[in-house]
Amino acid sequence: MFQRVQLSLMRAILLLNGPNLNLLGTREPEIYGTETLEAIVERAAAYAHTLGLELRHVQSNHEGALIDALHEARSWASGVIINAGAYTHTSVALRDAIRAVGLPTIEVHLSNIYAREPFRHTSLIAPVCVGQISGFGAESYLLAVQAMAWLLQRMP
Ligand code: CA2
Repeated sequence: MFQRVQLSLMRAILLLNGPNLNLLGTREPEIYGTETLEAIVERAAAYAHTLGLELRHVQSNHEGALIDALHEARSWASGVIINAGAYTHTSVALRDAIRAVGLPTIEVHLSNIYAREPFRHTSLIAPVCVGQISGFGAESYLLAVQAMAWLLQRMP
């Protein structure tokens, strides 16, 4: 009897969270919701798994550590989902790292950054990302996972 064995190679993606996002669920629930980062990441990882993606998570409050994580991802990741927190609006170094690493990157935000203070309306990383998802609370992360699965399916 001939048995067909299906080899499914799971692609790995990096989920990167920047400064203060470790505080999610503890303060400012009207803006950022009540779910903890841990719970969001767990949901996003479970969803990613159903789409054939392994999600690995790094959160740091330090710009250099975020850049190091991006550099390391070159050796194993097929794509990056990033909520750079406030570094979104300030970090040329992070933007340069995203461009230098060259992995398809999706920018994600819990809040709608364009409906907030003017200084949040500029994202320095948006031009080096494939796209941006902003304003859907914790669901933004799941939408980003879905977008990444769609993106990677179209890539060889
Ligand atoms: O909406 C987003 O996801 C942001 O990236 C969140 C950043 C903010 O600086 C960006 O403009 C938009 C701030 C994350 C701070 O998270 C906190 C969570 C709980 C309590 C206080 C801050």
